[in-house]
Amino acid sequence: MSINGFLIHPDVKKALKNNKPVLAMESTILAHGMPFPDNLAFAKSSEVLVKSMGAIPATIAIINGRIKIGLDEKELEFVCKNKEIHKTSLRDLGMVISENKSGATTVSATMRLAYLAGIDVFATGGIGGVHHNYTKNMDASQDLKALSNIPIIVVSSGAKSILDLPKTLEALESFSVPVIGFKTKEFPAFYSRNSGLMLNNYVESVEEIIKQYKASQSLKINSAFLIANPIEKKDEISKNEIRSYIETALLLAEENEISGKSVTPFLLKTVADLSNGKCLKANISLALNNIKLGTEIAVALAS
Ligand code: PSU
Ligand code: MN
Repeated sequence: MSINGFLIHPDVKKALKNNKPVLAMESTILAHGMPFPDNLAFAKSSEVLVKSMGAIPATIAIINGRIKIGLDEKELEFVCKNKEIHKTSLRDLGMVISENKSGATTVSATMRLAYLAGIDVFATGGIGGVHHNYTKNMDASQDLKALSNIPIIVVSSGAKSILDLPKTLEALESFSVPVIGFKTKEFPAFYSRNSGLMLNNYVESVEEIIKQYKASQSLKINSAFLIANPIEKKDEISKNEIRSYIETALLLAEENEISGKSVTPFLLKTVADLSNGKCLKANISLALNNIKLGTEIAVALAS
């Protein structure tokens, strides 16, 4: 254990000690973003994928008050099956740990714990951002704040398209977060490749990401590096099709007075149901694609 209170999986510990590549992954995407057993199948494929590319997977969660960096099979299963597990963002960490609860960590909490453990690269599905109707509900994800002041590389397919993407992109700019399109000049829209929102920073290779990251590090810039990696063409859902699911889901959320931390899980589940599972399939595909790119980045950084 390199940091007090952190239980680092032996494989992760060994890799970190020897400067070998490690990829951090979150657990909210498992516990609150996907149903069982798809979440467990996804978690297992993620671990296999990372290992097959020569890195060590480190899924992060809190189990009975203990911070776990890297989960074994039993722990992954616990996170995927346990309906009561707390959705844990930055502000919940102190409470979940001190009350010995179990928590699935969101992007914001995972970033913090990965950074403290010494992991530079983290892959997820889509970051949280500014929700629709922000001027009424003031709902913006803690992920934005975390991205503004935790200097690691985060690979995602943009922000989830259940969000207000133009406002999310503006917020990222205000918070000095570089948003780097990977082989795209457009901010990806999670389930679809295109959002119509252009990026002024895009790269064609992992090497360019690392060069930019190192330059930013040398200036002690504290914001994260957000890599925007679009879903593969074969699995994308057209903007038209997705729009109807999202509009219905937003209406249902309002009718059912869903608010606070329940909003994102509710919207993801509703669009998955409305699309007969097509959105879930797309979500799994884009997340695996991000894990693949995240692993490539981790491997290149370590070499
Ligand atoms: N990406 C996915 N599915 C998810 C998430 C990301 O493909 O469920 C989770 C992440 O944990 C992210 C959270 O931090 O959704 C955002 O929640 P909120 O909008 O409440 O901040
Ligand atoms: Mn919120």
